[in-house]
Amino acid sequence: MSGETPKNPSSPPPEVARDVFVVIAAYNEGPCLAEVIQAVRAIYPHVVVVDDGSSDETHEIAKQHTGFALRHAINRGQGAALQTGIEFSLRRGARFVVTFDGDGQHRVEDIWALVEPIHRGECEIVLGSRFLGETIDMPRSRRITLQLAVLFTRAVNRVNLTDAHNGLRAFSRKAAKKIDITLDRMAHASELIDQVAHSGLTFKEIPVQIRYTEHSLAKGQSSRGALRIVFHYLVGRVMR
Ligand SMILES: Nc1nc2c(ncn2[C@@H]2O[C@H](COP(=O)(O)OP(=O)(O)OP(=O)(O)O)[C@@H](O)[C@H]2O)c(=O)[nH]1
Ligand SMILES: [Mg+2]
Repeated sequence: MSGETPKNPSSPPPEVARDVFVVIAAYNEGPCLAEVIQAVRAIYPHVVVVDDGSSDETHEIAKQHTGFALRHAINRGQGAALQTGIEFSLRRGARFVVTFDGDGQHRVEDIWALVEPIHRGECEIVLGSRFLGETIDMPRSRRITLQLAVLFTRAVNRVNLTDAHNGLRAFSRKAAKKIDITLDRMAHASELIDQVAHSGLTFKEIPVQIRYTEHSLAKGQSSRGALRIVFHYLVGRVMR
C-alpha cells in the first residue's frame, strides 16, 4: 500500500464524519430501515431517524440502531419530519446536515460527494440529482412525473435544476439554520427549492444514484400524488 489518500475517496476522515448529521425521515420503513441505518452509521456516527408516526416497527428499529431516534406521535409528512431532524441536529452541534431517504434508494458513498464541496468552502448547499447521475429500475411513469416536476420548478420557482424532488441533500450549518420547512408533506421539496434560491446562499447539484426497489415502489409516490403535491405547494405559496 502506498499510503496515499485516494483522489476521490467515498468517505471523509472520521473527524469530519462526526460533524455530519444524517437525517432520515421514516414512515413505515420497517422492512429496510435497519439496513439503511447500519450502512450510514458505518461511516457517519450521527444518524437522526425521525419516525413519522409509523404504524409498523419503524420506531423500535430506529431505537435499536441509533441513539438519535425521534418520533412524531402522528403522521405529519416528510417535510415536517425533516424539519424536526434538522432542528435536532443543529441543537446537537452539527456542522453539516444531510437528508437521506429511509427506503434504501440512496447510496452512502454519495453523502461525501455532497458534503465535500461544502467542507471545501465551495458552497453552502448541495442537492443530489438523479438525472445528472444514475437511476436504477426507475419506472417510465416516475421518470415522466419527475421531469414534469423539473419543468414546473424552472417555470414557477425560477430555478434551473435538473432534479426537483431528490431526498438526498446536504447543508452547511449556516444553511440548515436558514432553512425552515413549513409545508409538512411532499410539497416541502418545492418549498425548499424556493428557500434555497432566495436565501442568497450558494448551491450546486451533484450527480447521485437512485435505486428503485420493490419496497420503494410499493411505498413511493404516485402520479396522482404529484398533482396533490403541486396543489399543496401552490396553496402554501398563496398563504405565505
Ligand atoms: N410517503 C411518505 N414518506 C414519508 C412520510 N414521512 C416521512 N417519509 C419518508 O420520506 C422518504 C421519502 O418518501 P417517498 O414516499 O419514498 O418519496 P420519494 O422518494 O420522493 O418518492 P419515490 O421516488 O416514489 O420513492 C422515505 O424515507 C419515507 O419513509 C410520509 O408521511 N409519507
Ligand atoms: Mg422513495
